[in-house]
Amino acid sequence: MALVLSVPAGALGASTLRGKVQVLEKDGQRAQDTADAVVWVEGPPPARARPAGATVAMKSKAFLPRVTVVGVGASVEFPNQDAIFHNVFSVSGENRFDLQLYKKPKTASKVFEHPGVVRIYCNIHPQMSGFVLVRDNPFWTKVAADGSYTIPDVPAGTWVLKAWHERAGESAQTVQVKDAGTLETSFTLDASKFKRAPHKNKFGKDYEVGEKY
Ligand SMILES: [Cu+2]
Repeated sequence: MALVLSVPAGALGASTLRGKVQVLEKDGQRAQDTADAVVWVEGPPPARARPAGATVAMKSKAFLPRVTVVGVGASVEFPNQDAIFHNVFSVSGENRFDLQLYKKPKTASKVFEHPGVVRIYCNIHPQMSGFVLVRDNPFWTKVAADGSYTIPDVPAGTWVLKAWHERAGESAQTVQVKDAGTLETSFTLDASKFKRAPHKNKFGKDYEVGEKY
């Protein structure tokens, strides 16, 4: 019996991972912001290609987009689009940084060298927060607004598939990725126990009440 395979070049020995991510809130409702959830694969060899950069704007006292994903070694640009000073910083482990004060039209950038979840804040405005997720391989995606995700061309092997949402943390499942085809994996992330807690400024101190600039 002859097998006729129609597989695009470069896709041999890989599968597409897809599924749904649900985020459950306190009242049992589904979260509206699943588009800020991220799914990634841990275990495949690191990417050889230089990762694409990204831009996180500071606008109307918010980080836009709120959640950004980049590869290790990517440069992320932080333009200030407000006419007031912001000071983006992070104290997240090896990815800690501090871009100091600047305002529109200035910008500054940070190269992220370590995989992980980087919490970003502004040292002036405690209400500003966001996330940069740094991955060491290209197998990640942000989840669509309807909760669905697709990660193509994941190499065959036994890997850990993770889903993350800022109010629910991480959830992990072991997946056995075959040489071809599609693997369906779904996640339900529990954000029901989330409590928003105040964070410290870049000096590890409480924010002063009122804005200085
Ligand atoms: Cu600010």
